Amino acid sequence: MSKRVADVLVETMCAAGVKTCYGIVGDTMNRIAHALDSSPIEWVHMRHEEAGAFAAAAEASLTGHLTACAGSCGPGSLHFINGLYEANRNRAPVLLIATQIVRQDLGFESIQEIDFRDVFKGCSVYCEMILTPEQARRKTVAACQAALTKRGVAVLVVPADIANAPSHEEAPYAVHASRPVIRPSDADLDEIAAILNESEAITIYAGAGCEGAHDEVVATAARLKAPMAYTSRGKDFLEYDNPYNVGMTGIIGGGAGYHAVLNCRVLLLLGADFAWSQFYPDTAKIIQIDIDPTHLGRRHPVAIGAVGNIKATLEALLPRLEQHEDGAFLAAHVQRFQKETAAAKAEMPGPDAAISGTYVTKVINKYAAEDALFAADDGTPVVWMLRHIDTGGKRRTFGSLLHGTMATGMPSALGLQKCQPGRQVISLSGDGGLAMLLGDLLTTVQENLPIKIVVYDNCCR
Ligand SMILES: Cc1ncc(C[n+]2csc(CCOP(=O)(O)OP(=O)(O)O)c2C)c(N)n1
Repeated sequence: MSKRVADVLVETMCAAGVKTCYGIVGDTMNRIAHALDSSPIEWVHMRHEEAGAFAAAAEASLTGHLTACAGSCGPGSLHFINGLYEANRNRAPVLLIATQIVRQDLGFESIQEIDFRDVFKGCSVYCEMILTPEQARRKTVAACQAALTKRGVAVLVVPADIANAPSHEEAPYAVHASRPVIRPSDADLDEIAAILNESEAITIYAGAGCEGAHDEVVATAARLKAPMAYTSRGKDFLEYDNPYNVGMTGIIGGGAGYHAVLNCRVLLLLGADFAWSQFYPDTAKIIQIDIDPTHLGRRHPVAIGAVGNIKATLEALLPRLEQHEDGAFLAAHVQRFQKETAAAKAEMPGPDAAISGTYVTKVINKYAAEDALFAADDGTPVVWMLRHIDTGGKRRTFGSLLHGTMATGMPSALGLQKCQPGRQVISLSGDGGLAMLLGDLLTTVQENLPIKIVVYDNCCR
């Protein structure tokens, strides 16, 4: 068969680094399914498209690689939406190939016609339709590049007649996805350093933007004698090997993190976009550094907002910081944190037959592999994972912490195991969450994935 637009599409996805594509085939996707079949991309047939999007989101979050989903027209591709919100909120590079009815029927309320650009606007960084066979390569490149560089979901709408059309010679468009190193200006750094150097009782509140900057954050805490609280999404990158750690604040955090953030005189926010304004201090001076300028001061007013990658920023800031000597503020919060942690670890199973969820989570924490991957459902499982799973710098935890949807646990575990077959993967599932996407247990069997699923049955009887 001569080369078709579908082949160009899949060829471009391969070149952009796609390894896996999750979804369910239907008529409008047939030609793309053929192209995928004869490509190195592995197709994973799901039972529900939402689970496919959760799996893709988890794979993309863990690896940083572009990961794909593909579905049939109308309801088929519509089903991905919740998982796409999950991916987009987590800045996971995911590409959805949303196949569409043929062009000549668009605009007549035809059977299974959906305006995908309208539907996916809120959960994507790119959403375009391939309008002619001639623009297939260029638009596929644009979609992949947007997902990788804007870090989010790209939706490429592909009418079936276009996918089936003969391919055209196109200019050699290719994906460029380099990541720049960005830091605040010298003047901004001097101003930040001046405030930090003249202040006592400084707390660092660090978030997922600190990925890859563990050592620089710890060095900054050491220099400032500052306790360091972390956000739920920053946990994996910050809690381990960190004598300044005082845990999380907010409704799922503990007393030490809560008080360290509220009682400080200067709060240094590093790559943290914690949403709940009531947990920010009202009298402290807040300095915020984030790679996304739109995050600066959006949760709470700040004195200084500066843009930068946290690692590069701290590397440039550290030589400007004087060694602080008074460790009383730090010691008070670290001691409180140690007490709280010891009390939590001392929990024993109760006298009756029921085992508490927290206790089970702590036992799992004790016996899981040192580099295990955990995916927890929204609800109590995610809270217990964040509180009781120690990551030690090698484990990773995944939960729906920004979108807050149910049922990500098992499908995320599926995606994590698919991309890292040698690793132990554990889903901490709610009974409600597991039931919601139960059909994809079949997918884990089909793919021979040895994920471990713990189901928390905490219903009232
Ligand atoms: C798709 C979706 N529906 C509803 C909710 C609201 N919600 C959050 S947790 C939860 C209960 C989840 O039950 P289960 O998975 O059994 O967890 P647990 O009871 O342990 O919290 C509900 C209904 C949601 N976050 N997402």
